[in-house]
Amino acid sequence: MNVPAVRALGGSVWAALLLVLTAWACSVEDPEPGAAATENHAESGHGTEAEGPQRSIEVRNGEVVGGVQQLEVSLGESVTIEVLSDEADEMHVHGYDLAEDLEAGEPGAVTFDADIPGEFDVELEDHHLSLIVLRVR
Ligand SMILES: [Cu+2]
Repeated sequence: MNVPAVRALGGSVWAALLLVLTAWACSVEDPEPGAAATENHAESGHGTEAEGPQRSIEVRNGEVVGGVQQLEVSLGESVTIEVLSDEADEMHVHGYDLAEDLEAGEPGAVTFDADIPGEFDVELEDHHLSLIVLRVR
């Protein structure tokens, strides 16, 4: 590849490749209907609101039911994370620095645009308990 424009875009090409590989790996390991369906939500042709990735977490006796979860989303997607805890606490999305108070036994949720790339912990703040490892790419 010696077209100057391609060389200038070298970094992006690799990033795109990585994305493709990641998407492939993701679809093999963890098929998630929401992830692929939101691919073209930038199009505003139809009136229905695109639903981004969602994840519900339950915490009981200081532990995440089913263990810490991995959530991979595409940059710019609208992500919803819902947490149900048997004790009052606070959900904290690191990196985005979003916090949501949780009442015992009542689900609380945050919805946000994943516009910061990287890997972030979603934590039950007072328990210092990791709920989700969120990867935005
Ligand atoms: Cu925190």
